[in-house]
Amino acid sequence: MTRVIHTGDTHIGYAQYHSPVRRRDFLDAFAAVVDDAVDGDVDAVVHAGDLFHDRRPELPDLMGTISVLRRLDDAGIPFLAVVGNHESTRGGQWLDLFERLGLATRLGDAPTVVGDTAFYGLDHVPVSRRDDLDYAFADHDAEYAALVAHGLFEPFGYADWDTEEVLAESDVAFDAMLLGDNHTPDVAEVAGTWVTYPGSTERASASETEGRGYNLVTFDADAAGGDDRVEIRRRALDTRPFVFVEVDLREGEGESRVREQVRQHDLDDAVVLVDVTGGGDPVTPAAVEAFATDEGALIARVTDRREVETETEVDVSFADPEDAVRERLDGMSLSPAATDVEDAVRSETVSDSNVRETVKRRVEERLDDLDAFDSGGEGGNEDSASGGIDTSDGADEPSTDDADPTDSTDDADGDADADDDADTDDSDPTDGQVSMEDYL
Ligand SMILES: [Mn+2]
Repeated sequence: MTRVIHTGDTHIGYAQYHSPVRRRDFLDAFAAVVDDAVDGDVDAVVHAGDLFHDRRPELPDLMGTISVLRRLDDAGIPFLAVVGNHESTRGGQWLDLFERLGLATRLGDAPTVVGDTAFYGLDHVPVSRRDDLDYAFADHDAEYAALVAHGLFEPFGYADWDTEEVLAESDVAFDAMLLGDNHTPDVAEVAGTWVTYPGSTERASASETEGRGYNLVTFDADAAGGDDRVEIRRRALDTRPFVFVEVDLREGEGESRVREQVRQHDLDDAVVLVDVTGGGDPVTPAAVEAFATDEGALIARVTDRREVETETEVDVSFADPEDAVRERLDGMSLSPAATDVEDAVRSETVSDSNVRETVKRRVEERLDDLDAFDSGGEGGNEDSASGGIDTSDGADEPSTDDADPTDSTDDADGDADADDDADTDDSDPTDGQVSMEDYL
């Protein structure tokens, strides 16, 4: 019998909503999984990729991660892992460093046997390079076998990887595929093999509404009450509370109605996400957000989804949309910093994969002069406050489950170049929205 914790999509280093507290939450969730592993004396922790949120984790994230891995190592529990799309670097991987330190095993096409189960790994591979894969895995003489992989596999949402084909082409008969990438936990049986996602360990986007957790997987002749070789159980994690408030405003209702609805929830230390729909009067998101944090929320974000009727007619000549954009920008009184950011996002000389880095650098250069963040005149505040800095991190905004194909145009090259995946998904300049599909 072999009993392992299967986790993934930890996204350590993600300062969601630009919050250092949220950044810490992602590391804490990893620590909580490892605590459970030690307390439950499992045979291994299997990590299916995206341990880090991006390919350049900062030193505190790396040191925190090493401390957690050391705790696991001290308990004699191996950490077996693959590389996800968010953390993939050119050349060596962070996982290789941990392996060199004796704190991790990078799974690959040769078996790593723990107990009586052989574990194999398949890092994230972009769609464009999957035809080259031969799924050749070295033989094993263990009782059970599992493939740990990072990607969007059938039969789950947003899938682009054919699970049946992988299983059919593999030299090894797998009892289970332990997966990462899709942040929604699920389990299914494909051609006699159990296929499962544990989901992310902290909510990495607002579409991850259900509770977070991980899998406890047992390989045993009598698993699942004696009728299978594999048993997959879900364990819940105690994570940052998220409060989702939907306010459908009617005629004559406005901000006080929104506050009233927000107040009815337990806001203590929570991330509070308010969606305003319907009709009613104008609502100032910043005022509601301040109200929620005054009432105890850690972070609050208001998204007004109502159609805003523009009184002025917008005159866009499609002969030169760039001109129209420039003209509109002139009228927005953007701050110098916001103008810098806008330029980086829209400029054709900054490639999509460099937008994040360029924006970060330009904002950092402006930090010595905070006046540069003030907009030039009235009417521009909204744009500089939400557009100036937030666009560098689109995952902040609540996202909708239905993937809007126009949302993903900026990321179209993401799959063609794995190294760009992690960064390009943050670069939507238009509204900061990110769909689940983009996010993954
Ligand atoms: Mn992920």
